[in-house]
Amino acid sequence: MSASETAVALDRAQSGAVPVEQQGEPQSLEQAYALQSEVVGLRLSRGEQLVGVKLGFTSRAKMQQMGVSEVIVGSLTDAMRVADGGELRLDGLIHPRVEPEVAFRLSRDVDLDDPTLDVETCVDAVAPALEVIDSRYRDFRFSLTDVIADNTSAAAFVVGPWRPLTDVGNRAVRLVVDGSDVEIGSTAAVLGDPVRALHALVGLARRYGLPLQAGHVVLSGAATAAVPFGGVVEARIAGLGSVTVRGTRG
Ligand code: OOG
Ligand code: MG
Repeated sequence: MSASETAVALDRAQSGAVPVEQQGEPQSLEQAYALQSEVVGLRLSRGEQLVGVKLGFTSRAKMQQMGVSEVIVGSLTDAMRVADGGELRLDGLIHPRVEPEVAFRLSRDVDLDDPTLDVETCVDAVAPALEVIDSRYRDFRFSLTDVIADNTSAAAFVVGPWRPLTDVGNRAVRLVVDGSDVEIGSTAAVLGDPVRALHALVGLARRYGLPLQAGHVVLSGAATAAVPFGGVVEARIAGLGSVTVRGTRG
């Protein structure tokens, strides 16, 4: 398959909620991100707007769960956004999972060409968030370059109430499904402090040409392993509050 054919196959897998086979051919990171840009480009050509970026594999829990150990980045569009307390239909998804994250908001465009850039000065707010991931690959299995091409499994995201940027380095995190704790952890699982995800983001955005613009959301990566998505799912982060989404059928 040519790169463009692979991009179309991944796009169809997403829109039709039918999985595809892993690519099986070794790729460079540059090729994988070029493919991701084609996949995201297909969504943008249908009128979707970029609203942010997401980091992946910033915690050991996620690296161990998926067998991938390199920080990756993908794009978020407006079509992926679900309001806090809102619903997300399961029948449009393949095998969705959900994970608790810390979200940051960019208050101004990030000048990636500025060598003295301090990305923290471009962030004004922080919030608890949930990410729904849905690998387009069969059995939710992939190599590092497969998952990069698949826009890092991004499917949907929900952001809770924003509050002015504050230290979020070591906060208790609970992932609650239908009233029961299913994962417990700490924001410290995310590179020691989720703020470090912002610095990792700058390196990746420079290398792979991702724009970081005022108003964009940055998901810093899951603090715990992901769990199957369904029912009423809530992430509670100490001092930041909570965010909720409900998975519905039919
Ligand atoms: C890839 C996305 C990883 C995270 O927060 O670590 C990710 C996957 O697990 O399918 O979003
Ligand atoms: Mg995630």
